Order: sequence, then C-alpha cells, then structure tokens
Amino acid sequence: MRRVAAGDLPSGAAPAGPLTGAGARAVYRAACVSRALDRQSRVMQRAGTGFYTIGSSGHEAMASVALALRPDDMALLHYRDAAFQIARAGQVAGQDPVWDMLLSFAASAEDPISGGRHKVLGSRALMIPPQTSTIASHLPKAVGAAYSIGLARGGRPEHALLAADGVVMASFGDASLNHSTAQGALNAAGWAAWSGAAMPLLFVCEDNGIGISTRSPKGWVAAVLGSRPGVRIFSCDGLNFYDTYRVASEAVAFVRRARKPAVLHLTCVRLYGHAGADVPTTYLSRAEVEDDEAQDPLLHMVRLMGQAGVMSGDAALFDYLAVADEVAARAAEAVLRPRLESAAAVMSAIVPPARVNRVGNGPSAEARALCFGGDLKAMADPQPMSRLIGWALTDLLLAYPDCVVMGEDVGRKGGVYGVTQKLQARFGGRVIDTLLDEQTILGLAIGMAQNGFVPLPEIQFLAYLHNAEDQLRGEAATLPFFSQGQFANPMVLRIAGLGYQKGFGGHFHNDNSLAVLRDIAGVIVCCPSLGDEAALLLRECVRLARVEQRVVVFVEPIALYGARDLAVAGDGRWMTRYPSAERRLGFGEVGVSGDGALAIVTYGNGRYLAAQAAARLAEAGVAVRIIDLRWLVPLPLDSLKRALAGFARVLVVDECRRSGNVSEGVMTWLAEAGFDRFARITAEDSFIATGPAYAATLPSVDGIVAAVQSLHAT
Ligand SMILES: Cc1ncc(C[n+]2csc(CCOP(=O)(O)OP(=O)(O)O)c2C)c(N)n1
Ligand SMILES: [Mg+2]
Repeated sequence: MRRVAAGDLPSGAAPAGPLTGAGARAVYRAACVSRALDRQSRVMQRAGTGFYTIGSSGHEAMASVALALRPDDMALLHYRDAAFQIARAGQVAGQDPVWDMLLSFAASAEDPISGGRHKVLGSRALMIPPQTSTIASHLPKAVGAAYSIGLARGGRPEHALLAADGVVMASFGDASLNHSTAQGALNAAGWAAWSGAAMPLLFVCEDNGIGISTRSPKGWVAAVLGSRPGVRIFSCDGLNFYDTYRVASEAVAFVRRARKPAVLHLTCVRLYGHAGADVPTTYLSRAEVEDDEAQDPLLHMVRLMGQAGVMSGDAALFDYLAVADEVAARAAEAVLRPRLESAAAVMSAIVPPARVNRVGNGPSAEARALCFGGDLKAMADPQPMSRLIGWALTDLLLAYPDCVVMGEDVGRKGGVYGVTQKLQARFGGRVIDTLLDEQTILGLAIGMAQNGFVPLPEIQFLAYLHNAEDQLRGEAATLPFFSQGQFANPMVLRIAGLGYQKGFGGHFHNDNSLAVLRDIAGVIVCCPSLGDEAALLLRECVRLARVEQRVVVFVEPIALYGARDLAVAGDGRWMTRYPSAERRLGFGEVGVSGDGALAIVTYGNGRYLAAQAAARLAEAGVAVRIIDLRWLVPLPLDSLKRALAGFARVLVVDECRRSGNVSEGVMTWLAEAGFDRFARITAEDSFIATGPAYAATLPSVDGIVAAVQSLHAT
C-alpha cells in the first residue's frame, strides 16, 4: 500500500499482447481477491475459526492463464491457484468464489466443494475437480482426461463432461517437477503424442524457485522441461500478467489446435512462506525474502495497468482495499456457518451417489455372434477361468460402449496369461496397450473415468500395484470424498495375483498380500475362485462401477486361470460353462457349498484347496461346508453370518500372509460375533520362493485336513 501510494513500483517489460483492458481489470480483481483471502485465512487461523492455510500470493498471474482457457476446459490445479479459480468464476454466471472459499477456510459443511472436509480448491460448475495434498499425483489423471477427449471423438460416453475440442490443464510447482509422478506424467503425455494419440494437455509449471525450503537449482526447471520429447515448451514471466496471458493464449491455442501436449513454464515468486505457520526467514535470509516481496506481482500489475492506461495507481489501491474490506466482512459471517459434527456426516461422502444410465438394448444376437465368432461354439463346453473372464470382458465391452480396457500388453498380446486375447481385434482403440508405467495406467483410468468412460485397467501382477498404489488410495478413492460425489472416477481395476503358480515366478509373480487394499475407505475388493463365478462377479463389479460409481478391484488368482482338474488329473472339475446373461451374483453374496459339522471360510486359491481337502475329509467321514467370501473388502458379514448359522466350528483359510490380511478381519469378527471354536491357517509372513519350495510358505491341502480334524476333535 505504501509503495503504490508513493508510485514506487518495480520495473519490468511494458504491457504487450492481446490482453484487453477489461481482461486486465478482471485479472487484477481476481488477484486482489486471492490476496485478500490469503491474508484473511491467516486471521481466521489465528482466531481459531479457520484451519489449514496454504496461500496463493505471488502466483496471481494464474488468473491470466484462466482467461486464456475456456471455463469448460478441465483444470487440475496446484494448491496455489486460488487466483485461477476466482478468475474462472468470473467467466461463469452465478458464481460467488469469495463466499465459497471462505466457507472452505472455515471448514463449513456448506463449503460447496468438499463440504468442510478439506481446504481444497475445486468447483463442479467451474470444471475444477478438487486435488489432494500429494504433490504431482494429479498429473497422471490429467493425461487420462486429455486422452479421453480424443477417444470420445470415436464414441462419446453418455456421462462425458469434456468438449470435443476441450483442453485439460494441470498445474504444479517447480519442486514437484522432480517427483517421479510428474516425470512419469510428462513422459506419458509425450509418449502418447509421439505415438500419434491426441493429447490436448497443457501442463503449467509454476516456478517460484523453491519447494518449502529447498531451492530449485538455477536453470534446472527450464532445462528439464525443455528436454521432454513430444512436449512443446512455452515460457512466460509470471510477474507480468500481460506476458502470461499472451504466452498462455499461444500455448492453449497450440494444444487445442494440434491436440498435442505442451508445458507452460511460468516464473513467479512465493510470498508469505510455504503454508500455515511456516516462517521463511528460518531458512532464507531477510534480504532474499525482501527481494521476493519487492517483486510482488500485484505491484507489477499496478505498474502495467498504469502504463497501459487501464487503471491508475490510486484506483488500483482503492479496489485493493475495498476487496479486503469485503472479504473481512463476509468472513465474519462465514465462520458462523455450520460445520461437520459427526462421523456419519464426515463419511457420507465416501461412497458416491448412484447415477442413472441410458438403458440400451444391448448388442443384437447377430452382432454378438459376429464378435465372438468361433468362441460361441466353445461356450457350450466347460472352460478354465481365464477364458471365461476373457468372454465376460468381451460381453461387457459389447454391451457398454463406455467401457475401455487398458494396461501393459493387454492389446496385441492379449495379456501375459491370455485373458484379454482378441479384445483389441474386436474393439480396436477401446483396448489400449499402455506404456510400462503403473501410475500412468491408473492415471489414465482415473482421468478417463472423470470424463464418463468406465475403465477396466489391468495391473499385470499384484506386486506392481505398489508402484502406483497412491493413484488408487490417494486419488481414485478420495475424489468423491473431497467433492461430495460431484466428481467420481468409477472403474474396475483387474489385478492378476496371489500365489501357487507351480515353480514359476517367485515372489513378484506370486505376491500374496492384499493388506494394502484392505484399509482404503470406499474401495471394493472382489476375488473369484471358479470360472463361471468369475464371469458373474466381473459383471457385478462393472455394474457397481457403471451404476454406483464405485472403485472396484478385481483380484484374479493366476494359479486358477488355467486350472482344469480338482482331485485327479483329467477330472475336469475346476472348469465351468460360461454363464448366461440372465444369471447374477450380487455384491456381498458369499458362495456356499457342502454341509457338515464344520465350516471353512476362505477365498481364491483357498477355496480350491479347501475343495480338495473336503474330498479327502469326506472319505474319512467328516463333512464340511465351504464358504467362499468372494468379496474381501468390505467383508460380506451379513451374508457370512447367514452362511454360518448353526455352525459352531469355523476354520479360516487365508492364502495371504498372516499379518494384515483377510483372515485378521474374519477372525476378529468371529470373536466379536461370539464364536468360540475357530482357528486359522494362513501363509507365513514371508516372500514366496521360486522352484520346488513355491508353496512351502502357503496353506496346503494337508494343512487344511489336519486343521479340520483337530478343530473337529474339540
Ligand atoms: C508426495 C508429497 N511429498 C511431500 C509433500 C509435502 N510438500 C507439500 S508442498 C511441498 C513443496 C512443493 O514445492 P513446489 O512444487 O515448488 O510448489 P510450491 O509450494 O513452491 O508452490 C512439499 C514437499 C507432499 N505434499 N506430497
Ligand atoms: Mg516452488
């Protein structure tokens, strides 16, 4: 205020380019609002009426980037982009960004994006999905959303959000550029464009030269961004909002016209420290902090508007103060608005709302016959699981044009185990051979789902989920939570996994732990054990995604893909016929077979082993009931309770490791439900060996027989 009043403004290049006077005033107004909100958030935090704060000061030129885009272009924003959101709100009727953001600072249940769950930027009306705090984790899904725009030209999903000529924008900080997730996303965007795919994606790297306390080495960001094959680089001065608008407009025009990815390198400053109570003088010299403050973009704006004859310094100061007053007055009201108060209120957003889908007639019998060809005849015979899953995928892709399959080697090769064979020949671009990066596979799925597709991504082996688990845990699972279901990313993630491949592969191809999937709020995990049920369960999982917008993980036991026999070679008892379209297997329904004095609760390979054990036990005069959980998360407790009615003895067989896996949940529930004669057999807390000891650490038929007998004797 002192410097503007004294006309003491920083020097810099004169205003130039296509920004109009009205545009300049809109950017300046957004910048003043953003700055006032930053300052107000600190006042609120000190008063205990506001909570988490992270500011946008220094990054106000992002308002120019907003004006260079269209308000229906999806924007996945860096946390410092309040000015972007405010400027975009000015392009859409009926918006009140000041009030919305104050409600967010106050963690009010009326905050229109997260309902008081987090201080996030975001708005459904402004096509700004909320982002998590995990830096760069939104970039893989930006690649997916951009890819979906191209694919939708071949068939627009009924729930599509993005325009055919839309652009996706994703912004991030200079330190975040170094994250492997950011590098992966830049690489994937370049790779896809290099391969000829449409990729209308604009990355914006907001380079304030520092990440919390660690400086980016001089020249590093420009060097890295400039060396990305397939990604065109544009650079602008983020202290000069005319320059920002000019270059951003060129970048957006290029991306929209060429449908190729670009990155805008925007240099700026960070004011008021990193976040919350961060005091920059604890790691920067006072002179360094003062140098940044001297380059305050608002001071530059006042200079530039004066030079352009758009607004005088006095008028700019008047507006700045008026906005600050307005923000303070409205904050006093915002802090009085209701907050979330109960677990039920917080949790009401974990599961997104169901949606209504167009009811199609499905493919005609002729179309289906044409698609399946000779496979139709083979359907009359019992088949191993892998074929039945492949056919189920075929039927699902036929029935629902919005379904897409993506993963490593799923297309031309048809998957490592042949499950997706013929799909690419049958469905072309809806079956995508991705590059080798699990974060990209899940990001592709998330972004495509946000634009109305129903993705069926595949992770080649369970062990490799861990390379990308944040995409599932931090991104896909949390989107409804942070947007109150206004955005969702339904999908069915297929993962080949679990143990018992005879001597093949060792640990990484036989990973037997699902622990990482068991505690993600809202995610459903399903695991089939027999072919026809696998087909039915997959249909139900796709229904859960398409209709209920759920994120579902479908874990396919590799060792059972090709299993044909149960007790003796050639008996063919583990093959089944492809189920008719009318048959259904509902969410949470356990499988029950046999009856007897004791129940075995299991899933996956465990069911196969238990069935073998049951045959041997029957010869010894002991009858058992086998209960296949099928649904591992959440545990299907109601249905399990019904299946166990009248059973006093229960053996839990869990092929996963003893610690952290399904048996822990089942054992706990049995204890809480009042059972007193129950035991478990699990895998050891070990990795799996290759060669003859492949099953040494896993439950065995002998072990199950012995455990049943000893439990039976109690
Ligand atoms: C994956 C991850 N690791 C660490 C953090 C903690 N963190 C939050 S912001 C930040 C620095 C980011 O710096 P930069 O990308 O330059 O953005 P800026 O804050 O400077 O705008 C860090 C380390 C995080 N949010 N996510
Ligand atoms: Mg930075």
